[in-house]
Order: sequence, then structure tokens, then C-alpha cells
Amino acid sequence: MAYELLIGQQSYSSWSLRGWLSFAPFDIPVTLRKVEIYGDSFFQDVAAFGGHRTVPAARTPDGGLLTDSLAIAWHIAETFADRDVLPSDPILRAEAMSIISEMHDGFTAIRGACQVNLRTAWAGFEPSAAVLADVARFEEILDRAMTRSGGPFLYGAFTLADAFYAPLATRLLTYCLPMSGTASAYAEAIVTHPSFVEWREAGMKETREIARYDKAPLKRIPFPTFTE
Ligand SMILES: N[C@@H](CCC(=O)N[C@@H](CS)C(=O)NCC(=O)O)C(=O)O
Repeated sequence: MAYELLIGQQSYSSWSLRGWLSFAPFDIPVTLRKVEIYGDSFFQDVAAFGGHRTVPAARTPDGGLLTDSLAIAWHIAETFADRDVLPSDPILRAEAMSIISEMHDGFTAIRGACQVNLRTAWAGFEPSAAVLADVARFEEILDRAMTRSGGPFLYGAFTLADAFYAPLATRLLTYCLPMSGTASAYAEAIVTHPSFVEWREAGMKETREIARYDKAPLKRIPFPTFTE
């Protein structure tokens, strides 16, 4: 039996994307169950799966119930250590765990002001000083990791750390935030990764847009996919 992962709308749910990217890039079989965040029955639907108020949640093949993205990542790290889900070097692995925790707990300004939206980008967004400070911290993390690894991901090949930072990379693109060359190259590596492409394409088939994520009167421009 495969893992089951409860997710929200694939165009919008940043934590669900982290959940998906904790399985798919490592060829860990997972069955997706989708509910509608901000839908009328969201909390009941999450509870029916066995979760608690938020997505993602996961059911393990042997009956485990995980109600948080960080717990899912830790479980994957423990269970699939042989699939290079984290760096093999113990110090780098500790640093990866540290930045995963920082993502889970921090970056509150950019998370609050720049909701994930994989359907579009917005021209004319004016970031606050706090958002720019979050971008600067993200770039600091990227510089430290990628100077050593050489990229294209934080620790070279895709790891759980990239699963957690992917939605931050897409926010840079959706809100046309000013970014360094390293951040730009990282964002491109994320959105062209096959597991991300699969996720976004499924999201583009979703019909209902979330009104509160509409940034009009900002101008809609295409979300960059780096395919041309
Ligand atoms: N700490 C949770 C946060 C998950 C989270 O906030 N998920 C959002 C969707 S991206 C959600 O379910 N929001 C619904 C709500 O808070 O009512 C985790 O890391 O899994």
C-alpha cells in the first residue's frame, strides 16, 4: 500500500507542495487526496482523513498518521535515508535540518504578503522592508549552500531542503521580487524539476480560483515556466 497525502489546491497550497516534494522527487509512491482550502467543508474533510485543521497530512502504509509537513519530512528522512533525501555529510545534513526548521517556523513576512499562486505572476507588487529582509535571508541561505554544492539545488541534487524552499522560490517569481542571479537560477531549477512541473500542471486543471489570492489591480502576467 502506498502513502496517502492529503493536499489542498495545487495552485495555491504551499504546504501541500512541500508535502508532495517530500515524496515524488525520491520516487516514493504516494496517492493524493485533495480537499479545498477555504471551502465550506475544509475542516470536516481534513478531520475525515485523520488530519487536524491543516494540509498536508499523511497516512503511512503501516497506519501512521502525520498531521504536519515537518513530521512528514522527518519520517521520510528516517525511512528513506538510502535515497539521498538529505545530504550524506553529517554537518550538511544538520544544516539542511536547520534551514528546514527555519522555513517551517519563519519567513512570516513573505508568507503573509505573497501567497503562493502558481497560475499567474503579478506585475507592480511593491514589497515591504520586511518582505525584502526575508528575500535577503533566503539569498543568504542559498549562497552558503550553493557555493559549496555548485547547485542546481541547495545541496547539489534535490533534497528535502529544496522541498521546503520550493514555495519560497515560486513566490519570488509570482511577485516579480528583486532577486540575485543565484536566486533566479534556483527558482528556475525548482520550476523545471519534473515533480514540480507535474504538480503545477495538475493545479492548472483546477477551475476555482481563490478570490483572496487575487492581487488586482496588479497586472496579471504569465507565471514563468522557463520552457521557451
Ligand atoms: N504547520 C503546518 C501548516 C500547514 C498549513 O498552514 N497549511 C495551510 C494550507 S497551505 C492550511 O491548511 N490552511 C488552512 C487553515 O489554516 O485554515 C504544516 O507545516 O503542515
